This record gives sequence, C-alpha cells and structure tokens, in this order.
Amino acid sequence: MKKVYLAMSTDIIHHGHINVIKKARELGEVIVGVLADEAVAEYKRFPLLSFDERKTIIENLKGVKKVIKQDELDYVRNLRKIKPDYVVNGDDWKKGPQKSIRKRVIETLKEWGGELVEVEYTEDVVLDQLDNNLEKLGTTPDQRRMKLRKLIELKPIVRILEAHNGLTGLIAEKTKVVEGGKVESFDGMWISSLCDSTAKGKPDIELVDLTSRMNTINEILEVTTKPIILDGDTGGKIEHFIFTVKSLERIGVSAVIIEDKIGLKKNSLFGTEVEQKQDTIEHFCQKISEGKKAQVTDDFMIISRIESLILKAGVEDALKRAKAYIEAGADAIMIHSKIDTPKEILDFCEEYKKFEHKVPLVAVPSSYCQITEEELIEVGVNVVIYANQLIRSAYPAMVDTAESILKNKRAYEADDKNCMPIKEILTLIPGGK
Ligand code: SPV
Ligand code: MG
Repeated sequence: MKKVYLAMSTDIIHHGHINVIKKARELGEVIVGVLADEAVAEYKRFPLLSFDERKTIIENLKGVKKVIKQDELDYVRNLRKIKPDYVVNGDDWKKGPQKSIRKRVIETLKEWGGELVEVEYTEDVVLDQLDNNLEKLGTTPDQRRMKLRKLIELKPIVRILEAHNGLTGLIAEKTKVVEGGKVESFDGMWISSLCDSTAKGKPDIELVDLTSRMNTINEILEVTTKPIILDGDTGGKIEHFIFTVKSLERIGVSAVIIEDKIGLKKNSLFGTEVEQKQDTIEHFCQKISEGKKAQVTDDFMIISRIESLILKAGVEDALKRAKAYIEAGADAIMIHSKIDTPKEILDFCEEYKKFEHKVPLVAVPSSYCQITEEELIEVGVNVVIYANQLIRSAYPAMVDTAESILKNKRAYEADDKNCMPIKEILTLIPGGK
C-alpha cells in the first residue's frame, strides 16, 4: 500500500477538506499531519479548537488511517520521517505565505521519488465568511485577553512589538516573513509609555493620562486581534491602580506591566542620569496584591518590572525583589537593563533559573539589542518585547522628508527617496475605495 501524507490546520472541516482526503484515499493509506496550535496561530489565526480536539475529529474521519502532529508549518521534518509516496494538498498554496513551504515539499519528495498531487481548491464564499467571522470573534475582550497566557504556555518565546496607534497595531498584526519554512510573525502588541507619549509630542513622565492611553488602546483594539500588553508605568497610587486593572481587564487587555519606581517617573533608559527613585519592596508588593485582588478574570496578568539594574542597585537586589513580587502575586517578572551588553540580564537570568517558585520572565532588549531570541530562550526568557523600534525608525524617515522638501522647495526628491506610491497608501487599509 502506498503512503499518502497531508497536513491539516483547520478547525472547520468542510467538503473541500473531505475532497482532499478522498483524493488521498484513492492513492493509498492516508496519514494526516495535524498542525500544532502554535503553528496555526502563527500562520492563520488562533485556533478555536485545541490540537487534541482537532486531532480527535480528524482521526474519526472516514479514510484517515493515522494522525500525527506536525509541529511547524513546514512539512519537511514529518516527510523525512514518513517518506510518503504522495503528498496531497489543495492548489491554493501556490500563492501566499505557503508558496515557499510548497517548494520545500516538492524538493524533499524528490529525495525518495515521492510526488505532490494537488487538488483544486474549493472556493466557498459562505465558509470564507464563516472563517472571517471566527477571526473577528478573536477580538471580543474575553477571547483576546486569554491569548497571552496561552501563547506563553505554547511558545518557547512570545514575541511582542510596540504599537502606538491603529497603523502600527496593523503592522504588528499583519507583518509576516517566511524563513526556513517557518512563518514568522509577532504575537502581540506592547503599548509603550515612551512611544505613546512621543507620538503625542509629550515626555515619558506619566503625563499622558489614563483616558488618553485608553484612546490609544481602543484605536489598536479596533483594528487588531492579537493580545495587548500595556506599559502601566508605576501604576500610580495603589487606590488608582485598582481601577486601572479593572478598566484594562474589561476592554480585553491581557497584561499590564508596572515598574517599581515612585515619585516622578522618568524613562528607564536615562538610568541614573536623571533623578529616579525605586519603590520600597513592601509598598510595591502591596500594589501588586491589591491589583490582583481587583481583577475578576483568571486571564489578566499583572507583571512586575524590576528597576534595580537601571538604578544601579545590582543583581542581588533585583533577585530579592523578584522573590518578593512573586510572593505578592505577580504573574510574571520583567527585568530591565540599559547597558549596551546583555551581561547583567544574563547574570540575573542565571540566578532566576534556580528559583523554586518561578513565573514567566519578560525582557526588553532595547540597549542590548544584539541578543538573539534564541539566546533569550536559552536563559529562560519567555516574552521578548521590541519596545520602541517602530517609532524610532519612522521618525528619522519623516524628518528626512521634511528637510528634503525645505531644501529642494518641492517634494519630488523626497517622493522618490522616502515615500510609498500614492496608490499604495490609498489601498493600504482595505475598505477605503
Ligand atoms: C517603554 O517602552 O515605555 C518602556 C521601556 O517602559 S523603556 O523605554 O526601556 O523604559
Ligand atoms: Mg515606559
């Protein structure tokens, strides 16, 4: 009997999938690779049914002999294991992010003389609509809020990108690259106090109030589905923080990060160049535990950010605080550093690894940006936040354009150098025509 392999990621089985299985069945014994939750989330949307649920459904479909897990969108690993005579797939993957995956399948099958058989893709307007609606369901507050905890469970590292308005939210939501057979994308958004303030032309000193921050959050919520982590600065007064937690939780934000500073907050990347004061352990612990008491769901996360390395209080102090904050109920710890090497973060992580009671660890490699995600995973970091790179790259391009117009007394030079075509900007956001 010939061996036939096909991969499935769907949580809505329809006649198109049955067609593919039927075709596969005609060719031999059918083995289905069911995509892991993480792989589906990366390339499509967060699966509504878990891997186990999807596996059970597919195992019980007529004509399916065996189901195995496919850990990534790329088929190669499973193909080399099974060495099927045929791979069957819908022909829709000739376009879009799966194009390079298809190429790798064809090349791999050549190793043992296997063959790719493509079945005409079943167009179904109603099903496409249903799938779109399911994606939109992901934007309800409950669905969105719980995604961050799930991603931390699922992924070796959760990758978060800064967003400060609808457009940057869309960049975090939609940007994808295909690398070595894997679709790489961001898992969620960081609403940075630095970038939110900067975009409003204000300093990062807790001057932009919660109402204004809420407007930014809402703008991003409106056009995206991915989870949001809010930079909550110091969290303010404990009595105020309790209300902040409730407001954020209600609109579907997944987590707030609060830093253990007190008084007039300045941006951490100034370090000790400016006067900044660290909170006492007791007071900050009280803020965490009051915040935890205020939340009503199990999903929302309060993440405690330790500023000991920023304020030159040392790794020992940071570790002591991490222990206390975890004890007080922190759902994760963010450790921050402003030196230009990862050294002190690595020192912290090495000791943190030995903690008996650990929570997920968050890192923000802005000044030590040479560190790779792989290295962060190695030292036990669970969430990486790219906290300000979008605004830092947009601003120089805008200033250059403004200067070019002034110098040349026309826009021609800047148009050529820095600007996307007008047609593209008009159609960048669908629905404008
Ligand atoms: C932010 O992005 O606002 C942060 C991170 O708090 S940092 O700017 O490094 O302090
Ligand atoms: Mg900040």
